[in-house]
Amino acid sequence: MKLKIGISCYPTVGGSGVIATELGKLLAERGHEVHFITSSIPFRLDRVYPNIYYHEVEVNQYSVFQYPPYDLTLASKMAEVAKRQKLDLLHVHYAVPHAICAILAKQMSDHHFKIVTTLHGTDITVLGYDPSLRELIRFAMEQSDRVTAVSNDLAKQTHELVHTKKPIDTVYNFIDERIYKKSEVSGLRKHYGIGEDEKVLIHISNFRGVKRVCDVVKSFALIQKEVNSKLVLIGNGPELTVVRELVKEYQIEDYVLFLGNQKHIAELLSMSDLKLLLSEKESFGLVALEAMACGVPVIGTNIGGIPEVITHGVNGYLCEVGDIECVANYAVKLLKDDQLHAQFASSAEQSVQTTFYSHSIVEQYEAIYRDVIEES
Ligand code: GMT
Repeated sequence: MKLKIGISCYPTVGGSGVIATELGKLLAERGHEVHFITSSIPFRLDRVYPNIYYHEVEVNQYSVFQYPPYDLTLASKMAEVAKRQKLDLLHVHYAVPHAICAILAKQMSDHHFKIVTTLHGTDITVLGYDPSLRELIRFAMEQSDRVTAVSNDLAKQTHELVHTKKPIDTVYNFIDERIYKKSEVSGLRKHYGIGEDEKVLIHISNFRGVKRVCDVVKSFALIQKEVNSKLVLIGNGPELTVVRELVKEYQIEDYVLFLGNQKHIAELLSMSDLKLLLSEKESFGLVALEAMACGVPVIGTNIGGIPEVITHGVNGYLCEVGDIECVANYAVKLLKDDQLHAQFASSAEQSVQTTFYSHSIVEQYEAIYRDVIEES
């Protein structure tokens, strides 16, 4: 059954925007008609795709109001597109505000459609602690026809925090295996001045406090003493200045490359030997999966959804938040043993092709769509 699916997400926000867009692209490839209803073109929608349509939510700034009415404009656009395009369902990413907008759109519209809401983490683990929003999140979930979360841990945390009995299905994140795969990049290593005998550690994030990039630098300072290596830092955000200061303080400037935001992550991962993801909050850790797809084992923190992505001692290692000695010990162990590294790299790639295989994840979403549509 080919469906007409509306998708709303924050088009510029990290993982949730990436997942929403990649899902839309795969659904379109499978013959569904996909309508993105967003405030700007999602950054991964970088060319014309058959079966994909884009409806811009134009948020006007009115001088009388302090805040532009994004949520209301989005709700109104959702109602208009749902009716005009005869959408079967709206798949919204984030309970607040996107599910709330979809609920309002449904009430406004005389065209009937279903609402599927995916929780990504920040909407629950940050907003869920705000009592004024908790009730709204519960309402958003309970009024959605189906709610999914990107990890079992996020589903559990949501139940605990929001006190709802609404069932939440876990549907894991995925990557596009055609893009995220190991490629030959010896030229790139040379370009960045990385010697053939040097190991490369990589960290990619939006440099928010929760990502604990300082722990990445502190761990690397310990690793560098034992292994001839470089640290590649990708991304930009509030902690960047502090991180630069720390690199100076540890006198490791010659070994740390700050590359800012980058588009061709798969190539940078392909020149790396180990990825560090040392966040204190992470509902899934899509960047870990991206690394694993490129044959890069990951050392991650034992929090949130990370243990569902990294299997300790198989495709990476887990350490407690802030335990930089643990991170350094495992990193040195892995980087000094080529055979062990090769084994971990291959297990990492295998996990991506099995548990997180994109087609099976999209099929899980399709099954949910079919179920909600069949329910009266
Ligand atoms: O991690 C971020 O700061 C961005 C955030 C987002 O909402 O895009 O990422 C969340 O959703 C991703 C996709 O499902 C997950 O892989 C990230 O783990 C999650 N981030 C947090 O929970 C902090």
